[in-house]
Amino acid sequence: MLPDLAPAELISLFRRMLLVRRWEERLIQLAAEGPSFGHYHVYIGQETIGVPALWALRSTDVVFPTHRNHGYLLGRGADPGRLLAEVLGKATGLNGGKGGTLHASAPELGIPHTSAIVGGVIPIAAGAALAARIKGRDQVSVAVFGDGAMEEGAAFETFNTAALWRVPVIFLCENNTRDALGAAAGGYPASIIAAADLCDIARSVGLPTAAVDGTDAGAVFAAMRQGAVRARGGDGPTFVEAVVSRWPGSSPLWPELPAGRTELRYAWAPQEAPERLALWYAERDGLLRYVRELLDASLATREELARIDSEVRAAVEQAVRFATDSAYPPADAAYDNVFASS
Ligand SMILES: Cc1ncc(C[n+]2csc(CCOP(=O)(O)OP(=O)(O)O)c2C)c(N)n1
Ligand SMILES: [Mg+2]
Repeated sequence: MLPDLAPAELISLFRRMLLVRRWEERLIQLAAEGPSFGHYHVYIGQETIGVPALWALRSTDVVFPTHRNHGYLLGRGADPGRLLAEVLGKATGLNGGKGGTLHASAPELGIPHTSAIVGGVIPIAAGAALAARIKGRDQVSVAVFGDGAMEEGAAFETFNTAALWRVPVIFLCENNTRDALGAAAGGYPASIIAAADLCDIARSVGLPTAAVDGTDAGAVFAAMRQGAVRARGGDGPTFVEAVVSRWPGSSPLWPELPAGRTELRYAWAPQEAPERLALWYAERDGLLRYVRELLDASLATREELARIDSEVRAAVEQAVRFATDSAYPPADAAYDNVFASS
């Protein structure tokens, strides 16, 4: 279903999700062309989790994403050129090229820190929420993490303490194992997690939980909004599990475009999708599901969506020019911003 938002907002949400898709498709091409900027992960296939989740928050709320952070940074309005420059290690990057893809952040946009340490952001987000409450700030904090983080001790310890102290935090678990590991292993990565239902882990310490289809932007938006209302009302944390299938291009060690870039027409002409990804585009891609929902609700025409796509692709090309034309930081900047000064 579509999120409970005004029509213009629903279109803005689409534009933002499409920007994530187009920006990352281009990133994969850049990585293949070189020069190498090191290992990286993409958010393709999870746009209908992160972008609607951010839409359900206030701009003063803070979010702590994982190694798949591009979708959150772009979703919160980071400049596509400066994010790309950051990933490429350029001086014009969001963090002067020192965060790179895995640790890019935008504190001014409420993303103070992102981390590739699995589960690492969970206690940090809860700590930020506790600090905000102590300081009397009306601020909700969101920890974003994958299903893999659910076996980390820090996850359980944080759920427990946050529940005990009614900390204003939302735990957003992006479970991308539906199909792949999931179906064969009983629904979850059973090789590392004994719980048959990830929500059970949160329920064991009394957290309210919501398990939603992560391709359903409206369901994600509603669950996050409810979690934010609860947190702001002093009722403590919520655990939201958004379930999706891993995008086939994310399965190899290095992301790849298994069948070229996404074409919006696959949403209404599924027979034109490449065979290898036909099922994924037809049933598992939240972005194309959103396209179908917009069309079904007569909120946009195919032509209007195609025009937005052209605009987004032009913006991405501009970002590519900005980032590739930018210089690397000078050698003598190596120690700048590395150590905190009091
Ligand atoms: C503490 C820690 N252990 C192991 C790793 C290596 N590692 C990187 S990504 C990953 C899997 C993460 O799975 P999940 O949290 O479900 O995220 P996904 O990549 O599926 O989005 C692992 C084990 C790490 N980065 N940090
Ligand atoms: Mg995962």
